[in-house]
Amino acid sequence: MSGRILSVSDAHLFDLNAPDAQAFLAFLERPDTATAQLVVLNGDIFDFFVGRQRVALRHYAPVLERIETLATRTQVVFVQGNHDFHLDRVLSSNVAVVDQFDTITSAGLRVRWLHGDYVAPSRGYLAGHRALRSSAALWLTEHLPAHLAWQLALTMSRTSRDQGHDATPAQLDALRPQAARAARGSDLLVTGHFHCPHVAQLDGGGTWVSVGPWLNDCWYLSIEGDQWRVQQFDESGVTPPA
Ligand SMILES: [Mn+2]
Repeated sequence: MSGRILSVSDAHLFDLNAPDAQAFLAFLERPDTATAQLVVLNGDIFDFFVGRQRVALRHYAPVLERIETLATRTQVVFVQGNHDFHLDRVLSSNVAVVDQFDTITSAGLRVRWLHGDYVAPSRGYLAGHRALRSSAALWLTEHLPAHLAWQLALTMSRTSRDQGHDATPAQLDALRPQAARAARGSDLLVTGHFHCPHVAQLDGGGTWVSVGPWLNDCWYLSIEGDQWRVQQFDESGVTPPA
């Protein structure tokens, strides 16, 4: 086992035959991933997956199988996103399902993962978030007739892909004070959510790395000791950033 930590977010898996989805399945299966010390799936891995919905369970079965297989070989943590939550009801106890994850690398680097939607949420967003995560909403999503649940999934998926609200580096720089609060006590704050690969130094000494999305671009983060870098995956190996 290497001391390497790998982290991926925002695959927004929907069509599992899409090239980026196929690459994600390959990423979960490759020996380099299985021999990592820790794999963090940092939210929005699935484009729409809330609780034990029958249609989603069936649709995403190949992904769930590979995550579970990986979790028998190394530590896998799923940090929930705003498109996939209540996944403790879906994944086995081999996968830690959390909203925030902290670890310290072999070199003493304190790393914190957040999906990112909580870094600078509006009050309306928080209210919506609470409502979506409520037990009533969970009951509804799990008990909707299958075709309605899938229709909802399709609509949400289309909306999230069409709105194109990817952040810009300038917008992320403007969020540095909030990120510094979120990062407090850690050396490296890792988020997804913004769909914008970007690194920012934070007041207080930490570094914020916004990892780009796996969706379309196959971005991922690799950490070893006190070294880390954001890379793009291709199935023949690793393409370092230009
Ligand atoms: Mn998100």
